[in-house]
Amino acid sequence: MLEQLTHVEQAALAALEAAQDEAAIEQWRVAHLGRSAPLMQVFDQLGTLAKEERPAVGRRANEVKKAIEAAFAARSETLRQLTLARSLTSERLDVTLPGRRAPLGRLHPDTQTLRELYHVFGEMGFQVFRSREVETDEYNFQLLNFPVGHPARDMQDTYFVAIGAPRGDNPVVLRTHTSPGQIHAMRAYAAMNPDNPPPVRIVLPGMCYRYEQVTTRHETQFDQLEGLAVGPGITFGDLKGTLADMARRLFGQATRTRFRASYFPFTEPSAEFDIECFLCGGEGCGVCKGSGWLEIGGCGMVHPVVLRNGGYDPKRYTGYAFGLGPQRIAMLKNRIDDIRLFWQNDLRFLEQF
Ligand code: FA5
Repeated sequence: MLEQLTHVEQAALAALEAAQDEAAIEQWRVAHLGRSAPLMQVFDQLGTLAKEERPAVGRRANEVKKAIEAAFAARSETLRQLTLARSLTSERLDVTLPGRRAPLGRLHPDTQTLRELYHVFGEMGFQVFRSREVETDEYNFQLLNFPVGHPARDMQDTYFVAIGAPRGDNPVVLRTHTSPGQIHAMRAYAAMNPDNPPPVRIVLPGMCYRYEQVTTRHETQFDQLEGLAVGPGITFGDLKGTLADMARRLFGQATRTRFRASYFPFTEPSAEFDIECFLCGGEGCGVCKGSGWLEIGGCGMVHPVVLRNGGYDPKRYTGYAFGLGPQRIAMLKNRIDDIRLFWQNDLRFLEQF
């Protein structure tokens, strides 16, 4: 039995020398220290030995177990070091190489323009008021003094939300402009104190939708920035001063502006607001179509009917409103010649801003 133990020890140590990687060493552990290893069988047979033989064989079996366990631990450590050394040479890392930059996003040119506009109007005391994109005909048109069947509705061809359903006289629509927000805002302000509604000075940003021919200057989806100021004694002079000041802050102090009489059912009087073409300095060029002026938006004094619909008594309050096209402003500022580029998500376009 003692001889058999010496043989077990030598065989185990020789096999351990031959194990070259982690898988081999694990196989070795199962074979030589596992439950059915030859050494374990010696331990199992101890009870069958003659009484006088048992102590010597038991002692020797324990010695062999300790020896091969120690050899196993040493070999594992050597192999671990070897594997580490191999991977350090094969996966060499040059820590002096510059890192790879993670691609960084940036603000869309339309968002940049909107933020500039918020800043300019914020400095003039305007707050941002957000209003819904899906409206009823009542808010989008009727409360803004467009009666059902009024020809001015044709200026804003409408997307109806419930296709095929009977429309009735108050269908759900995608808003064609941000002006319905005027009614929501005035009603919200008036609700604070119905007998004495507080003054309003807000800008209302948001997407608008019109079923119209797409051109370089017209999209079916575009955004507007509405402005509304209501209070006692507000005049057309306040409107002119506010928009002219906005244009100077946005395009430079020398910017000239003009107002042309126009028509909107919800303002009276109404005007289109132009700035002098800064590309040609008013001489006339391709961008301003030879006129020397660029249209920025519509504006006017809030119609008494609209004031009343918003909860403001037109005998005590007046107000002005305007609607600007931030994309048109972004086009002018950045010399973008086609509005369709805005929502195409072409990185070659977006990365320029
Ligand atoms: C209106 O939508 C009025 N609600 C503006 C207004 C508000 C007038 C308050 C008076 C008082 P208009 O349809 O002109 O007006 O649009 C205003 C601006 O929105 C335009 O000057 C233009 O900058 C932008 N806009 C209108 N239609 C489109 C379109 N299809 N694509 C891109 N921008 C557009």
